[in-house]
Amino acid sequence: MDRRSFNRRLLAGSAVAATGLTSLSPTSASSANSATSAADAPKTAPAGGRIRHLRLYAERLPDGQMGYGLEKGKASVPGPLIELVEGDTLHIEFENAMDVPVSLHAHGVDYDIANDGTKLSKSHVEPGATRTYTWRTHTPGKRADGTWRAGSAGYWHYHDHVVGTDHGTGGIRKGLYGPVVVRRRGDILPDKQFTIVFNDMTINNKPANASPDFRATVGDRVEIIMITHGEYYHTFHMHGHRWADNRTGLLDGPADVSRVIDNKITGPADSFGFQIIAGEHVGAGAWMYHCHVQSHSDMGMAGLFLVAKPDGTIPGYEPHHPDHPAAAHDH
Ligand SMILES: [Cu+2]
Repeated sequence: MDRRSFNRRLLAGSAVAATGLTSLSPTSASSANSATSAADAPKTAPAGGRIRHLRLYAERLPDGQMGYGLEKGKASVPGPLIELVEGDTLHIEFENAMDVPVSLHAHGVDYDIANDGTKLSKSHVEPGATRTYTWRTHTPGKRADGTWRAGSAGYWHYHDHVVGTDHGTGGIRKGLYGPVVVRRRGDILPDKQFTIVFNDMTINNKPANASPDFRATVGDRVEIIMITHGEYYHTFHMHGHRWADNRTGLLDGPADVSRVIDNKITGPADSFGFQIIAGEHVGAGAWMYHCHVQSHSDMGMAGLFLVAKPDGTIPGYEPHHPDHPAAAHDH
């Protein structure tokens, strides 16, 4: 889903979101590269510090899975992307539309114990009930003792911690998880965002023969948010594209010594993200992404990053991938 459609969805779900994600749209342009004209410079995140509100639901899906959604009847797996800028506070009015207790537990952001989203802290939600979870974020800085305090910025995630067991094992298995991105002021904003979750032996809880494909056009600045859940370790690999193994997945400049990679080991509850320019140096194509544990990719942990030319065509690609059952029926 691209940023615009995501913002539309979020706005539809929350009256106060107008003070939220829309203002995440770019205000300042990077001037780091003097060879880049202001018009060409990528958009960057504004300063944080806003108080934002969101409604979120947990519900059963028709196929037996469970999901989080911004509107009733519209839950998805993964759940909706929640974006913040360091300094923002988010109040999430969370309704349990299921027949079993559920919760919302986040990684990476600040919350007090009453917002932990566990049974242990009695911060779960009974069937039919609603509660507000509050997440806060902070900028980096110096502590009084002179040591450095990390900011909240990063690629994080949220998930249930209650369904099935006190660790949410059943809820996570059925799809109760989603991405969180916390940006730092000045971080470069993407054109398109995709969330890829390795959950047990699935990608985004899809059947093995129907892993999700993602579409972009050559030159798009694409952000991948990669999360792992479940029982196994995996390696996330993308064909034709590389990223920096650091907070943003981008290099700061020629002096940035971050390792550049195209394959990363990832285990349960890990998350990372990065931005790539679709087709940069390699062109349009049906670029595979997959788990590189051989038996895992053999068992279907593979999908396509479909990078189209500006005219919409994808060289060599015939849309017979099982992710598109309508096309499959044509054969
Ligand atoms: Cu794997």
